[in-house]
Amino acid sequence: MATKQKTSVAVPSVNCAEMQQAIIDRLHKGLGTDKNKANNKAWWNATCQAVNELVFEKLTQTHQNHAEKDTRAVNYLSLEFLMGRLLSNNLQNLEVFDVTQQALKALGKDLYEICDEEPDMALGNGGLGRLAACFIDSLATLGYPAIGYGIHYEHGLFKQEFQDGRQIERPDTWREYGNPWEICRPESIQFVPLYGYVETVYEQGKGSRKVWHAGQKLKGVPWDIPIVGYGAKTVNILRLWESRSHEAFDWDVFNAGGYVDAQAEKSKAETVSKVLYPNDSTDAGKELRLIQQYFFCACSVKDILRRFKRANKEDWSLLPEKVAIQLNDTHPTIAIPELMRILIDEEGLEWPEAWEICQKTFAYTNHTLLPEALEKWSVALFEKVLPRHLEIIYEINSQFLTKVVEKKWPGDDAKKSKLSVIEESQPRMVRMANLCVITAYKVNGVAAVHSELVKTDLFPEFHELFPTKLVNVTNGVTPRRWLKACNPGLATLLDETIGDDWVLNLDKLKGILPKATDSDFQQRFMDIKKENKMVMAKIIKEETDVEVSVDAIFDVQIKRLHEYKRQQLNLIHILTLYKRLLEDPDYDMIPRVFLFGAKAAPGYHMAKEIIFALNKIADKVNNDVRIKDKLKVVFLPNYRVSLAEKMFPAADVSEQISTAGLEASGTGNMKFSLNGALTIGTMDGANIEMAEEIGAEHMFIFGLSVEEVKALKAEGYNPYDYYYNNPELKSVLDWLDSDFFTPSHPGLLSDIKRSLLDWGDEYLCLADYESYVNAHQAIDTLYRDQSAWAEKAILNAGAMGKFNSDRSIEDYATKIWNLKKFPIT
Ligand code: CRA
Repeated sequence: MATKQKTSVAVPSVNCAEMQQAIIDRLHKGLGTDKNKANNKAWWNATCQAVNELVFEKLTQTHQNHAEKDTRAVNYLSLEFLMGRLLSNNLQNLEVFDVTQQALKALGKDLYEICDEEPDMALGNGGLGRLAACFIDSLATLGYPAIGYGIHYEHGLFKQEFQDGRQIERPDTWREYGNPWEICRPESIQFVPLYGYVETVYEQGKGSRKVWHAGQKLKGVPWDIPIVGYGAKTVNILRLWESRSHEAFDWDVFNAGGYVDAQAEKSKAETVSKVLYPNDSTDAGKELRLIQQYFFCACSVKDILRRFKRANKEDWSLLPEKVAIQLNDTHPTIAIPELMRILIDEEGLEWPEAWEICQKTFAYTNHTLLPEALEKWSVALFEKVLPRHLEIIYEINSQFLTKVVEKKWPGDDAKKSKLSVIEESQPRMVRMANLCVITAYKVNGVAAVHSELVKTDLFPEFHELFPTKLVNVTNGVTPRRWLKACNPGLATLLDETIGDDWVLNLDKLKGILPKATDSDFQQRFMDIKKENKMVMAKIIKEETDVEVSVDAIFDVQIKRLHEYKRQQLNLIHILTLYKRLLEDPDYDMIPRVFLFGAKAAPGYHMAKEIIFALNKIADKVNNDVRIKDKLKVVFLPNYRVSLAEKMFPAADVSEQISTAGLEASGTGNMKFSLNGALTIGTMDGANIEMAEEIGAEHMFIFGLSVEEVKALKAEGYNPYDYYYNNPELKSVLDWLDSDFFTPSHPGLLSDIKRSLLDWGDEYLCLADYESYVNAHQAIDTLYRDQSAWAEKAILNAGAMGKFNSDRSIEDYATKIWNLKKFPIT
């Protein structure tokens, strides 16, 4: 297909007839079928292949452009990339969505149905993985040279089903029938050593050097996914490593009759990239997970160095000029000792030079303050799997403690033991975050409040040692996926009102603020919301058989299930409303639909109990004729990116109700507001900056602040004080002990009550309950005045310019990466 110059941007442009022909060609020549035989899956595949013709051309041009200019690039190392679907996104970013829709229509096919055939690429757990996906979209859109490095998991995040209300996990098989977006690159295969021992070899006149004799080797096979920037000025890649056995198959063993044994080595090696660990913010603590981390870091670092050597002929001092490596949380920390190992053991550099290079190359993003999420590995495990890396870590640590800590705090052993990379516990542990902070030239938190807490609470001594190292880069989301593609109605209204360049410059959204009080604009805004709610209502009916009215308030909480995110607080508020309705069937309230989507880590008991309770409450509420449809509760199974794309545009109310100080940023909060939902939220994470932009009076802020949480915990928090002082709260919690929601099985929901009372209510739900209920009352009141509601919804969407991942990436590029743009001209 032809590439035409359109406006100032080198957008590959095709007309409808060309697109039709390309799709038919791909059906014939790519898939060996034709339009009469093809099912929707084949149509999807053929459409993706037709799109790839445009993408690959731009990919090659980008690659040549970067290679010719030998550009500095950022390498974004992340164990998670929660990409979702790519077809509709790529069509949008290539600006060929409409033409493809027409082409398929002429062929008797509906583009939206075809898009629905695509399995989600669910190679991530939640916010951290989705952030990585937004960031690589922005990097390509802005024309920055960048590569995302990750793992080519065979199984992404598990599929969630409910059986009698309980979460059941099923394997995700996103690539079962192939993936048209990825390209295998056997020419860039890497080999990864593991286990074994370290030998010190003495050479006359040269001193000693270390040789790691590995006990096992893995093969890393790279798969490249093109990342199309909006306007297609740049197509970067996401390179995902698949593990294979070094030897494909033991032919001799097989011939000798060992049919199963011959496969053993192969399948053992393949387990390394088999599954994504389904924990969010908790350490998996498994040998396999450590090997996974090392496998992916080793492949990525070698790949980075291979490219560097090709262009720079081993002048290692240039490495920090050409290469920035961003560590997305501590998961890729082993890249640090791996780079040291290669520079010293393989390239023959001396320690000081290698260390200086490392310190100028790595930067680290911290995503959480939760202590259980700060990764630690046992020294013994390290010694077994990565003996040479442990030696290097010991050396880094010893130099840091003697040269840096001792100098600042002479003789202070307490400081040393706190800052040491090695925790002298039983068993001894390697603290990955400390290694990151010691090495990285910049460490960033992900929202202003979080970055402050990183300085004051998490790493105060490090902050004292390195006063300019800790910085903030507030998260953002890509407006291409999270507005233009997922909410075409609102996108069109924006195009018509403020022009279509908001997609690349989200600050332009401010242009709708003067329209907030314009009744025609309000009406159009609310009509679009209603249409989106109708789409959602249909999905709810199909998925759960529950009927909901689009005149009700759609109140949505979608995010991982975690006690700190407080879905249980939402739950007790729902029970409060239900109880009021049962006690007074005429209780005056605007009908509410409470919508949930959330996966719980498979081993997280309380999170699973909360899902079960919400499902049981939903069963009861949705079938209770006494409450006259004023309340509905729907827990949609298998929350994922593609479902989120339907839920954000349909929400009236966004639940962002974490205990203050615990949600580092949140990104769902931004997606909701961008799509015109009003937030009920605590002063936590990016909610605080949202309130600055929107005006707190246009949100429903409630609950304790970070300081108040600290003070309450310090004085000794007793949830029973709240329980006995609030009869409504008491009656709702006592309800959980009955068999009302689980007939003839009393007590099945009691753990929730226990966690909120006997087990101390760590996340202060009861302390925030009353102000949460009041904030909900204010929502009810405001919704009665549709014009006032619409005004606030518009003010929310119009104020979201800052929370754009393009802005986040520009912040990284200037504050951390020192990166220049090189779009194709
Ligand atoms: N769970 C934070 O908790 C944040 C994202 C992305 C998280 C969120 O508040 O928005 O990261 N942290 O920065 C995390 O994964 C390991 O820590 C998250 O997604």
